[in-house]
Amino acid sequence: MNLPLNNFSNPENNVEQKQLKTPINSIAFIDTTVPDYQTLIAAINPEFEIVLLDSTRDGVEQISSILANRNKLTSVHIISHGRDGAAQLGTAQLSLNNLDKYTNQLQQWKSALTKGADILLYGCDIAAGDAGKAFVQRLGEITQADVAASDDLTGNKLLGGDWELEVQTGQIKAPLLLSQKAQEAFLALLNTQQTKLIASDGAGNDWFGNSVAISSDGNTALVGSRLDDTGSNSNQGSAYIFKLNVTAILRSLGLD
Ligand SMILES: [Ca+2]
Ligand SMILES: [Ca+2]
Repeated sequence: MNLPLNNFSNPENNVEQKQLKTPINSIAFIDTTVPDYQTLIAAINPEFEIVLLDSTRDGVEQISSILANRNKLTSVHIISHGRDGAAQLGTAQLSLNNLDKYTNQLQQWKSALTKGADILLYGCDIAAGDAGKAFVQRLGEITQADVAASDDLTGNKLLGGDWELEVQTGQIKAPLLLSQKAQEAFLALLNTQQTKLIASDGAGNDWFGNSVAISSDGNTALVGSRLDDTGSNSNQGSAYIFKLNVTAILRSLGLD
């Protein structure tokens, strides 16, 4: 006898129901200047709410206004660029130097969080050095949350990064943002410098890089060299096209 397929026996068909029943306790803010952030969104654990940060506005304000309408969150994940002791959130660079300016807003995050909630900062080097550790400590004091951040490159291990947040205050019990497979799929680093472009035939006073344009997918760059010489034409000017070449990056690291 052939039994009809029972939809409820298939977990795939039950996803929507489960999402409706399970309250969302974790939220991920992604700064849209992060390269290939669409891949990241697709890879994030489905139990997270995802909010994109507009790169043309103050990111601390954006996070604050979203959190003003949330409660009982157990973890807040912030994926952005970073550098020693600072996180780039939209147009705001949150650092030890300006935490005081944002204290009022940051203190209000508390109302969205449960006791012992975690704030996780994924940007490269945010927790690096004394400034980074002091920044993590102070952010924890202001928000009354446990804070974790990375003291090195965050991103694909083939590019020299990892997804560990080495510096932590309190107990971090947040769910994993990305599965192991997703960590490997995201081929970028959350640092500010990906690579340095140099003209192969550059010369003094060429003004290479005087003008730059990037394609909307971030994979192609057009770099102007305003006073480049061509043959006997002094200062004729030229433009170079660079394509992102992941294979070449891996080869340069001896990993292809
Ligand atoms: Ca905690
Ligand atoms: Ca790390």
